[in-house]
Amino acid sequence: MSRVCKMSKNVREVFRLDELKDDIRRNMVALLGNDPRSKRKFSYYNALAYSVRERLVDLWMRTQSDYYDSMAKRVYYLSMEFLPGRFLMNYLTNMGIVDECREIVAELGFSLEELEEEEWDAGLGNGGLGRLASCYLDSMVSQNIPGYGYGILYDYGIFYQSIVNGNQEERCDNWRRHGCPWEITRLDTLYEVKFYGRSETYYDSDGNVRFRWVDTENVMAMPCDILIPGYGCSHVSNMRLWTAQSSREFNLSDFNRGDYIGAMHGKVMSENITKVLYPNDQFLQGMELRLKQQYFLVSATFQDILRRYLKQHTSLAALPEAVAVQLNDTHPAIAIPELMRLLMDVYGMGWDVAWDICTRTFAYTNHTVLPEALETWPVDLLGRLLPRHMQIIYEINRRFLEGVAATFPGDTERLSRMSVIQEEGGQRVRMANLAIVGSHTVNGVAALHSNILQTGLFRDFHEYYPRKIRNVTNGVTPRRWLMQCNPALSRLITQSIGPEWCCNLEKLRELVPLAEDSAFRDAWARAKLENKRLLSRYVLRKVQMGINPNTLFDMQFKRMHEYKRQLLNVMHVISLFNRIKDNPSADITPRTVLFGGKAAPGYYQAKLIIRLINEVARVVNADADVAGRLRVAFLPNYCISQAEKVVPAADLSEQISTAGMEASGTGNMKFALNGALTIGTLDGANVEIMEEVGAENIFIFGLKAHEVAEKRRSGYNPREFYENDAELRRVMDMIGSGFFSPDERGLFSPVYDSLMHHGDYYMLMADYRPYMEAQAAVDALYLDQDQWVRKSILNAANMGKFSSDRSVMEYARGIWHVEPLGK
Ligand code: CJB
Repeated sequence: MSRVCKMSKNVREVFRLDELKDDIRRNMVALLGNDPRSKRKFSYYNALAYSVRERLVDLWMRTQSDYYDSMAKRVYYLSMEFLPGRFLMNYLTNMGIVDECREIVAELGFSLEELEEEEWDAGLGNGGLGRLASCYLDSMVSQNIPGYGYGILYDYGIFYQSIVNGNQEERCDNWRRHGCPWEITRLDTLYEVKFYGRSETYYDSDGNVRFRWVDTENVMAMPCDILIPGYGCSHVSNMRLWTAQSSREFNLSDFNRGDYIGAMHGKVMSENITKVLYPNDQFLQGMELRLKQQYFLVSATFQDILRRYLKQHTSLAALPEAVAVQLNDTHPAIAIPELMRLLMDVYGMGWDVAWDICTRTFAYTNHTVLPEALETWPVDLLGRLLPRHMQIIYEINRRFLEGVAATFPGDTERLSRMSVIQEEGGQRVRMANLAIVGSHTVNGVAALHSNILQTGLFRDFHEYYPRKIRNVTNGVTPRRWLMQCNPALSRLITQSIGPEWCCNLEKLRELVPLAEDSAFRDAWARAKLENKRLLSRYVLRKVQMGINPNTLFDMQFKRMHEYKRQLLNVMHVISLFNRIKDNPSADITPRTVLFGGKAAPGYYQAKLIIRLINEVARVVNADADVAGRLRVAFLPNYCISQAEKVVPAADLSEQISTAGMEASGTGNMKFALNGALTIGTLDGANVEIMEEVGAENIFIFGLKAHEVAEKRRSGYNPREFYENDAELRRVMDMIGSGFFSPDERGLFSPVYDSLMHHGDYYMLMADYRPYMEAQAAVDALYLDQDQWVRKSILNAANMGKFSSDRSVMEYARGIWHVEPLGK
């Protein structure tokens, strides 16, 4: 039985499945220049990819004419990061042809899975923020919302992580080394992007003062489209990724002077703009090249947006009725002064009209409250790179502060807090303030997070604009994150409640009564075990370690960050180790604890925690007393395709950030959707997950966000926990004294010191005991498999809210003011 809702007949005709095999062979020869008899997997993967892609181009063109003919309002999702992962299975899933394709590929002598493994992930993002953007593209097009993603085609995506002697090492991710069959490069479309130069004043023919940006250095932006098929393919959209090309006249004077190498140097430097993704998650590095990347994305995108708009309109006055622009964090916020510049300097509008258009066009999503992630750019740097924008930002700020001063007379402190320009420590532009002022709506990504924005980080703005800051809780696409990654469970769900769940995730509620059906529970447990077996094979391949699928699979996969508290998880592991060593015959629930996640290359403490995990794993896994009860592994290079293997196999999902610090989390949703039980703090979307699944079906522990804030205010003493808890003391002393690093006793002192001597900012010591107790409850429940499976079903069954289809519709109705196009 097919696992997907079947699409309409005419779409199936478009796919010409009867011709697919011949097309694969044809593409092997015509496009790839390979002999079909060669049986190279990589060639077959490519030939299949081209044959699949060509079936969508027609539908894509049809979709674009639909949008055009209906003069639909378009949504532009601007993001410095997208994290699509692999495309092949996603295309097949959304086209509804996985099973048919598997048969065809088998006739050619391959399994679909082995061809899938030939594809390199498109890792054009760091983590949650980029993956969210990709989930939203899938949901937009699946629901016929006319939307496009705009981003950057980095030559090198997020680095490839290897673990060498327990340490993270980074290798460059040359993901298109062997080409990328999904790209459609538009060699004939080029936009000029300007940098540097100066802003010049002149008088127009009516005697008005005008500005123009002159003496610039120019770089060309070339688009590359990747098609995004909606589920069922009634619509196909695209993300448009920009790549930098030197302008043809670049350094022409150098060439003319005979300075060939000098001229070539300039050319190469300008093409560097899109070379590499900055690998920092939630940390601003403040490099000029990064700001260049941001403006490069924005400038090229707006030329494209206005070109498309002006094909159907004669005046820009109606732009906000035809265009909604969503800023994915502040990374593309330079779009606000850019649109002002275009409207005023290029299209001749006055300030007030331009500002009104601008503020009705933009909306901004905030994804974090971490201070080190909030973008500020030195005025000197921004003013040198983008002199006209700096002028406009000053004027935006002047007018804005005038308004604030009128509402709050005499409150100069408020003015300095709200100013777009930060004065202390050298002038800097606060991009979040700019984004709030220039947008009609600002949203946080989970209820708790949005509340923290309103009452904490953006409190002044909330008082000034009481309706601007709102919430849209994140979501994940059920196509990739259940249907595609978990065929065993999807099949069972479809057999039990029909196929509609994949486009209407609330339907999963129909599984609730089935949690009481023992035959269904058995089938559910079998699907989970099958996934755990598959993962075990993968772990064996990747790290040459056998793990037992009959143990509790306890997973923490996410970026390495102190606030996410992988260290707290390690402390639990060490405690379990000690308990087993103290009492080797004790009856304990056997666990396999798996970690995965990349640390920013310059994030010393996060890298040290990776090392600690690996050293603890070395000790634990080698110990005969522990064998069969506790096993620990760190899987290198966590990425989307790895997540697709890990998520379906999890029993327990670790979501243990310090309350108030994780904006939402989306891994939490993916795991629960696939039947994992969550152990977590009341942070981010965990709060809403608990509301949905019921407090009795989730393991919640630890300080709440307001308690963390209160402790920070009133003084927090981590030593108190150390002194009063012998088990914790023992764990800390083992880390601090070099138990896990006998050849280098002081190796983990910085980890010890951060908790014991540097204030334990993330409050692991306070949450240790409650976490241990919650873990004990996990152990106890796992021994009662019947109850565990019942709760596993209830978790998945109640995840309807966390479909990105729901999130996107909230944006569409409440922020973008667009309706789905009729099919
Ligand atoms: N997030 O991945 C990032 N990068 C950032 O720079 C800031 C935030 C994450 O965004 C996700 C999507 O909204 C959130 O679920 C997650 O909590 C947040 O850390």
